[in-house]
Amino acid sequence: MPDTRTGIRGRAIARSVALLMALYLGSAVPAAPPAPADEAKAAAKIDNSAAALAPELKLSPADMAWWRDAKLGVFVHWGLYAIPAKGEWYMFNAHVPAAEYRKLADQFKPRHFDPDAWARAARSAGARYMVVTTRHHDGFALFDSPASYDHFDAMHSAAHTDFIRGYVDGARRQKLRVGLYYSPLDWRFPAYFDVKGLPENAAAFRKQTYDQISELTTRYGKIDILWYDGGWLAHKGTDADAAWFWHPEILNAMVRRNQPKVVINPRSGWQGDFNTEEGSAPITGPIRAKPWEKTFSLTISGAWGYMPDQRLMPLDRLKMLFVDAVTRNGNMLVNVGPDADGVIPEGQIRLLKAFGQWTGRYGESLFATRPGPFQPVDDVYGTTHRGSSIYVHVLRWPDATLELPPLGQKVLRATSLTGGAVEFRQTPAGIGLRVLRPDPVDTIIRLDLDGPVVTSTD
Ligand code: H79
Repeated sequence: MPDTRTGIRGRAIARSVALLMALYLGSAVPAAPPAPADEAKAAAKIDNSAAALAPELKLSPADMAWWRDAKLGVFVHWGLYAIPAKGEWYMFNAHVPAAEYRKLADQFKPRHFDPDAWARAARSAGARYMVVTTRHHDGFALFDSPASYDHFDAMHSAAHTDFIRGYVDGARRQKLRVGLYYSPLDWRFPAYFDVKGLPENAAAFRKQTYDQISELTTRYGKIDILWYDGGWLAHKGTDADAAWFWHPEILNAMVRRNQPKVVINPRSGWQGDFNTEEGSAPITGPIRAKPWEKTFSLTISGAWGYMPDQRLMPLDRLKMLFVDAVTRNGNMLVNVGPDADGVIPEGQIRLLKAFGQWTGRYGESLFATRPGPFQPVDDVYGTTHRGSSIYVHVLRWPDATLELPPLGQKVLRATSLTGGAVEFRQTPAGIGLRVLRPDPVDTIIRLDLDGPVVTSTD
């Protein structure tokens, strides 16, 4: 039988890995190594789309259309780590042995778990979907999981409640699409650190992932999104590098049998239906061919799980990231971390609501659009379109008149959604736009054409 604790050897490896991580981040070794910064994580996560295995598992463009229309989701990181309140990497960072860590389950009895309140918070932002952590790298399953190694699940916590059942039902009641996050890796297994040296433990480790993914995709009705994370091994490499161990094409073939239309991210090591970009670093570059999703936490502490430090990302920055994502064929998944009682901190609720006032007011330029027809110019502008309208989102005016490239279709009218009159001229050389009253964050100008917008990026 596999050892239930990480073990001395595992802890020694964990310590040297923490040291390597600190070196990798270019910093001195702190007393309690923090989780890597979002930017470092994003950089460490190489785009997996090169892993071309099993293209037949990909959804058709028609089956991806709802996800591309949806644009905005709310992510929820919640688990035992909300109790120590040092972030979801607490077990690993503080070198807590599995036998010690599991005692947190005896204290896990949230007093205010209200999935409808979570879903209403998501709706208030204008989100169309949610994704909730069913099981993070610590191995604790928030659901009823007979397949959990050593019964480390919500039914064996003080709460004796299947929180994922509650979440799925609550999200559906609030008319949100349902996403499940699942991490194949589990720090409790020594084989995670030495997969080739501990074949028996490795087999149990892999079996747990297959069995839990089976549980999640057969017992909760229709699942809209499956969001994997942590498919790598031994704290090295990428998710795709570990495909020889997880066989993600087999895992996801099972998923497709159970949930033919579920939208899958690439972090099982299989290329997935969309790409994931983690962290709140600026979004730059041209419109991306494969649908993708920017994800980050609303708090700036670096953690995704609950922490007392509730300093938040400024609202304007949130708006700009959303514009930068949508104008480049991306969605955005913003994370909240409920506390140990299940309550999303008040500041995060307020920020979602304030963001929702803006996404609601200007929704026609964002939701159910497609990017283009013009390539975005970093920090300056980007475009979306729908029907016969182009929406120009201007984040910064380099000059009083913004010069857009030429367009082979006729612009009939230019209207500012953010207020003030617009002057425009269209010549074979391009389109010039000028507004009397630019918005301090995002001036949105609608160009109405004489026919449906023609692009090659839809
Ligand atoms: O759940 C949140 C984070 O806890 C989780 N993803 C979001 C959604 C996350 N876990 N790990 N990471 C993000 C990135 C970790 C990267 C590193 Fe490594 C781990 C850097 C060094 C060790 C894996 C192994 C990537 C490079 C080497």
